[in-house]
Amino acid sequence: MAHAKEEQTLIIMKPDALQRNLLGEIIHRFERKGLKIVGLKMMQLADVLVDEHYAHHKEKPFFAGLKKFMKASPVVVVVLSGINAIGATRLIVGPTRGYEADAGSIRGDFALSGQSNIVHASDSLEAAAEEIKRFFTRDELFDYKRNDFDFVHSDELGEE
Ligand code: FUP
Repeated sequence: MAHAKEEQTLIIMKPDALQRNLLGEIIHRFERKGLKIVGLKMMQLADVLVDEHYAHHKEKPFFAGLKKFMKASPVVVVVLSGINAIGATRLIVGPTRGYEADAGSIRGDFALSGQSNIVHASDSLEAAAEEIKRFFTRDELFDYKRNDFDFVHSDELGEE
């Protein structure tokens, strides 16, 4: 059974991550943090998925360029799970514009652009639930115990 504060979040490794051979590097960062991969697949985004996923930007002048970019090659989508996973993942990813992101974050280390910014990560519980449903079916998500869970989360488990 999931711990009270255990959350799931959606990551998209965007076409620039794939083209720049950064997939392993990015997955490695989330794994090292202690986050558990519960879903992972490659897909070519269709118009309808990009439109839905970036609906909040549909009227923006950069939307056409963003859509072209997101469809430029396959992407890799990942669902991560862990206590406080959504906020922790956003910190690892960094703010939207690569040139404003702190060194040490994925965007800070690998992006200079506001559009080609390597990864997407859900920004709230509501968004995460919606986005996971958008990209994954139930049978593509896996429930298992990561063997280091108690060491990764010892304080959250209330153990001395
Ligand atoms: P984030 O949550 O950090 O991915 O940021 P947003 O939801 O605001 O933006 C989503 C995506 O829109 C960005 F990853 C890239 C694109 N975007 C631009 O191309 N130009 C902008 O000025 C802002 C966002």
